[in-house]
Amino acid sequence: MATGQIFSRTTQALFYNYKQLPIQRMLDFDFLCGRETPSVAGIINPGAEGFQKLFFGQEEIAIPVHSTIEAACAAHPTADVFINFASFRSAAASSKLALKQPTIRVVAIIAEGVPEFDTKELISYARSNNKVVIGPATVGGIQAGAFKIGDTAGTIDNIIQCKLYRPGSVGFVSKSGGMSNELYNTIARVTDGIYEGIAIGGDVFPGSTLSDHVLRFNNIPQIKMIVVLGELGGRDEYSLVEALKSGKINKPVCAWVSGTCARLFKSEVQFGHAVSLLLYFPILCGWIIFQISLIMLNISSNNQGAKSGGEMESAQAKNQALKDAGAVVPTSYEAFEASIKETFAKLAEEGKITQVKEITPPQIPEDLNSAIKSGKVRAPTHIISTISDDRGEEPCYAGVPMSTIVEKGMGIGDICVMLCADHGPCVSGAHNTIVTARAGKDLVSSLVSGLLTIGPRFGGAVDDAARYFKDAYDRKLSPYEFVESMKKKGIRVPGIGHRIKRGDNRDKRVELLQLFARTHFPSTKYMEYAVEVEAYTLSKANNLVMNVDGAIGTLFLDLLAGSGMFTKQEIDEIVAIGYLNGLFVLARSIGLIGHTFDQKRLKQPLYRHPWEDVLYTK
Ligand code: Q5B
Repeated sequence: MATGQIFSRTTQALFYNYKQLPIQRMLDFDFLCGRETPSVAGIINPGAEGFQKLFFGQEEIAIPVHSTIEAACAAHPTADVFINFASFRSAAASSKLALKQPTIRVVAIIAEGVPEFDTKELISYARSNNKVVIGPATVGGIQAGAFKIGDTAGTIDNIIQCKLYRPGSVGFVSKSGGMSNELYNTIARVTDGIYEGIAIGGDVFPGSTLSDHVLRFNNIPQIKMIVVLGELGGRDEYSLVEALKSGKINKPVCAWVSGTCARLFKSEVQFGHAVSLLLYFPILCGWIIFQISLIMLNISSNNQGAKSGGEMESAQAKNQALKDAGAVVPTSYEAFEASIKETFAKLAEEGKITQVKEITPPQIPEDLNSAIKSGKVRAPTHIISTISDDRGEEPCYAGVPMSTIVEKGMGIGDICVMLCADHGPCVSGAHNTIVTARAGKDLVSSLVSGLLTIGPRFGGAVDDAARYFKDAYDRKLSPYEFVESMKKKGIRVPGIGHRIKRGDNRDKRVELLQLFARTHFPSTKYMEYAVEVEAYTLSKANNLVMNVDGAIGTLFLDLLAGSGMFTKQEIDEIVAIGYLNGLFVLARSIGLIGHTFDQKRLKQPLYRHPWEDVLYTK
């Protein structure tokens, strides 16, 4: 690997899997550094295309979304860093594909638990093609004042405190991502700051090693000293020892290998990265059984390693070896800060440090929602509504909570109609009705304009939910098989997902319907299957809750099957014809009529969408 810089102020990345927060943090960092172009050129979201709106300072920008890696690379040929936020299940395949693209030079793999066999293959491909892999199991890295990968260095406050918005003179490489935040702080306190920091990740086989980066830092003229934070276990630090001994590194290196306390424990203790793997244990089991022979081989070689190499892999042995090779190694982690400080002061005395030009970074504008919450700003509203409110935990009609309707002991059909009659003025159908009513149109036009919005995404997914859940249940597909087969076909699971409801803020209507069915239905097998599917989809993303369409669809399957009044053929026919969307249409007509009259009663003027709510872009 060696050679020098891998990032600059113009570096742009492709971001794999849409993760709003880390992308926004990258863009906030760009703004802080005064970059002219955003560091994320495109997002790859398998199966999806379009744009994602994010902030670049005060402005909103639309970042293109591509459905494949190839399409993203073709659209952004100058974006040469690939930031892979795929899960450990798919990280290796997507990283391999990215490395094969001629435009991609650096791949950062965030996922933990990528199989070692796959990582080794990636390393070998990257090495023979002059490409750089950072990770797996990494937060990434940062070039101060230039480019940052994902969540590296944490919050904007921390980045400002560590002065990472402008370059200093220190190259830093660490195994641990968490500890690197700590060291960014330390280095900012006792030197002129970081030039570049990389967390290589805690896996046994990192895509690039501590010494790979130290050797690279040695070639970067702006870097005057190097700080290394190793960990007990593994032998990565010894390649650094060799590099120091052979004289390949001529800049001062301050190093510490953490884990010296391991000797205080009588039995073997797992630290840091090793522990987090335990969280994935149940999922890893399948893979482990599948690769049992490989693991047996590893176990036997590890056992041999434990006899001859256990001591070598201790923090004490590695610290001693680094010291003997010429690194500045303190006596404890507490003394690390002082040794970095002394090393930097010596360089300054020798006139080797060019004074950093201090700048005041711009302030990142606060998000409207948090500013409103903290009472710092007030914003005018654009719609008045008096009939329903869907903001709280439980939707209300004219102040009456929905659960009181169910408590009145009605039948399931009535309950569905009551629960689905309205869900506030902000849902797409009600919004259209309100806009139409405010344009002065009559009741029927306003109602129809709202009804015409009902479809596969909004309210019209009841039949498809019944269809797909029935088919999957009848074919005995596990939730995993069902959801993944839908993903392969590029179809969103109907009845799953909501714009505002979340795993930790379920849709009360769904809960009420489920409670009713469990109390009154002879069987709830389809509904319980949908609950299992929801548990799986929630493990993928917090917005993938069962929605009211999914609850009604599966609940009616149970009703049809459990009542004994319908043959299997009749049930199939009901589902095929699409009776069940009719329930939502019937119910929501009530709410839409309500919104029409509400606007007319309130004498609301013609609606015009506010300019500041539109992203005008080319
Ligand atoms: N993702 C409802 O999407 C919504 C996924 C999924 C797998 C899914 C979406 C969806 C199926 C249709 C459905 C009925 C469009 C909804 C209703 C009545 C209402 C309305 C109200 C009322 C919401 C973010 C990520 C992406 C997607 C993935 C989303 N849904 N994956 N199966 N079903 N559902 N409709 O929030 O990896 O980032 O690409 O189409 O059941 O209409 O109250 O408002 O009473 O009026 O816009 O309740 O779920 O999310 O599009 O940003 O997706 O989740 O692929 O993954 P959102 P997106 P990734 S009830």
